Amino acid sequence: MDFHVMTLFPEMITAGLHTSILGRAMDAGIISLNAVNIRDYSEDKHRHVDDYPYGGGAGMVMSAEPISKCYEDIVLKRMKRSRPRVIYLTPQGRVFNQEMAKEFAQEEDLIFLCGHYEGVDERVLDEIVTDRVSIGDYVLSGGELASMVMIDAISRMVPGVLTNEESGSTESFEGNLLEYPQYTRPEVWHDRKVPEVLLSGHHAKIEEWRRQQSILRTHQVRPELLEGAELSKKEKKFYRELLEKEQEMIEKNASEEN
Ligand code: 6GU
Repeated sequence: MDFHVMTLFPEMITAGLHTSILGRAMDAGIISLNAVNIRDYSEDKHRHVDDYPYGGGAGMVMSAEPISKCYEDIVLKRMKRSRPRVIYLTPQGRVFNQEMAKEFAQEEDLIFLCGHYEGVDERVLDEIVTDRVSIGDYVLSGGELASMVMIDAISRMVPGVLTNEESGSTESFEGNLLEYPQYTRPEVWHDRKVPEVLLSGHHAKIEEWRRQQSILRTHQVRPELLEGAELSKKEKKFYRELLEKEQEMIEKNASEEN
């Protein structure tokens, strides 16, 4: 997979993504990262890439022409017939999730367009962008961090990027359950003991406990995810009893207040 990023801050992208799992995948040639400076395509003598908004208002708008030139150069240098998908990072886009990461990971190339200032001239977006994507309901200063988040999540779904050992954790999120807690040595730290079951060596019991912990955590912080989770008969019973215990607590507290 070849990632191309159109940005005003290419060092930010390259510096941030060459470590850990992605760095290893790049060294192995499984993925590549090409951060391109939009400013290099400005035809202005002062290298301007933005201008005042028509209709007035605060801030500046990124001009269409440097972005268009930058895009054409990436497509030309790629030397393939097809046009790759172009992702524009914007809070006005579809909210990114694991399923979208898997879908984008099927592409041979992806181009990201990072905006800044108050936005980008809509005409160049209409002309080149295939997908408008947000990474959540908050506002960032630019698309760079959002593109880095997406590149990390997408890369993990590219075959060969994760080792067999590493690929487990994504699968568990795809099962609509959050991860169970992990522990390592020492057995006691700040008077806190590692849960007994994990020291038992009883693999079936450990697996059962971990699944229950996942259900518990998901229920506590992301209950809506549990709707889509596949639970065994035993796990459904565990979840039902959890809900019943909670209900009892609510009723007990209510009667104490009266
Ligand atoms: Cl994709 N871009 C920007 N600038 N802000 C965001 C975002 C993207 N997603 C959430 N906030």
